Amino acid sequence: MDPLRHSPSPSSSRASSPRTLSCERLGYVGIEAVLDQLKIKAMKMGFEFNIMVVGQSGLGKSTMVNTLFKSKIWKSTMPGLRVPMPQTLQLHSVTHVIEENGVKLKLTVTDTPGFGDQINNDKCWDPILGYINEQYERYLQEEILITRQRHIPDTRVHCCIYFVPPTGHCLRPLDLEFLQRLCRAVNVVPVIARADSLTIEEREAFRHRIQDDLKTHSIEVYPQKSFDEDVNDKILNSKIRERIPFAVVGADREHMVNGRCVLGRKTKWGIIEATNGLPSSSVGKESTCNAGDPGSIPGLKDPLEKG
Ligand SMILES: Nc1nc2c(ncn2[C@@H]2O[C@H](COP(=O)(O)OP(=O)(O)O)[C@@H](O)[C@H]2O)c(=O)[nH]1
Ligand SMILES: [Mg+2]
Repeated sequence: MDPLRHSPSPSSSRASSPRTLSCERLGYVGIEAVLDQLKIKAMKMGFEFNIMVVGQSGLGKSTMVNTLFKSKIWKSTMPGLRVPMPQTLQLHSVTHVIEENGVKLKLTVTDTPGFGDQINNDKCWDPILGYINEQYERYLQEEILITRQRHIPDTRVHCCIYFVPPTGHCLRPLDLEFLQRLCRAVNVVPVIARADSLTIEEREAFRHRIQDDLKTHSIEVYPQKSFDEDVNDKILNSKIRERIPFAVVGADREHMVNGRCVLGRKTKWGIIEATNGLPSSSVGKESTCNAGDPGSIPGLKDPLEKG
C-alpha cells in the first residue's frame, strides 16, 4: 500500500504520520531537492549530442573525429592507398554511446565526404542543409503529436564543425557562400584543418584574416551573441571568439615519447601531439581532444628521429 495515499490523521503525531515516514524513506523533499531529482533523471536518461563535420576530402575530418573520441569512429583514408573519390555527396552517421562517471552520452557523428570536391560546386551545400532542416522537421513533427513519445529521439545537428583548408590566405568564396547559409541553420564551429602545415605566425595571421572575413560577411559562428546571457557568459564567449577558428591537428596513431604513449603525428622533426590532456571518455577506449584547445598546437616534442 502506498503510504502517500493516506492522509495523516489529525490526532497522529508528526513523527509517526505516514507522510513523514514516506518522506524519510524518500529522503528530503523540498525545493532544493529538485536539483538532485533532475540530476538523477538526467543521468538515467543520458544526453544526446549530434555533431556534423563538413569540409573537402583529405582535410582530416575522419581523423579529427577519431582524435576527439580516440576511437575508430571513421576509417580515415590511408596515405598512398587509392580509394576512389566519392562522385556524389553522401552523408552518413555513426552513433556511439559514451559513458563517463555514470553519465551517458549518445554521440552521433555525421560525415559529409566529398563536400566541395567537384569542379562545379554550385549548390553543393544543398544536401547538407537539407539534412539539417529535415532533422528539425522530424523532431517538430514528433513534438506536435497529441500522443507523443515520452522521449523524442533527437537527431538534430547540435554542432557543425567546418574544416577550413590551411591555405594561409583567407576564406574562399565557397567557404563564405556555404558558411553564410550554414550559420543560419546550425551552430557552426570553424576550424583550421591540418594546422601543423602552417607556422605559428602564418596560423595567427590566417586566423585574423578569417575573423575579418566572418565579420565582413556577417557570418555569426558559435558562440553567437544570443548566448551572452550574463556577464560571465560574455567574458567566456569573448575569449572563445578571439580563438575562433581553432587550429586543429588530428592523429589516430599513438607514439612513445619519454615512456609516455601520446596520440600524435610523427614527422621527421619530432612528434606533434594531437591531444591536450582533456578528460577522457570511453568509446571502447579512452579519449582526449584538441579541438577545444585555444588555437595552439602542442608543438614538436622530443624528437624520436633526427636527420
Ligand atoms: N598533416 C596532417 N595530416 C592530417 C591531419 N589530419 C589528418 N591528416 C591526414 O590526412 C589524410 C586524410 O585524412 P582523413 O581524416 O581521411 O580526411 P577526410 O577525407 O577529411 O576525412 C590522412 O592521411 C590523414 O592521416 C592533420 O591534422 N595534419
Ligand atoms: Mg573522411
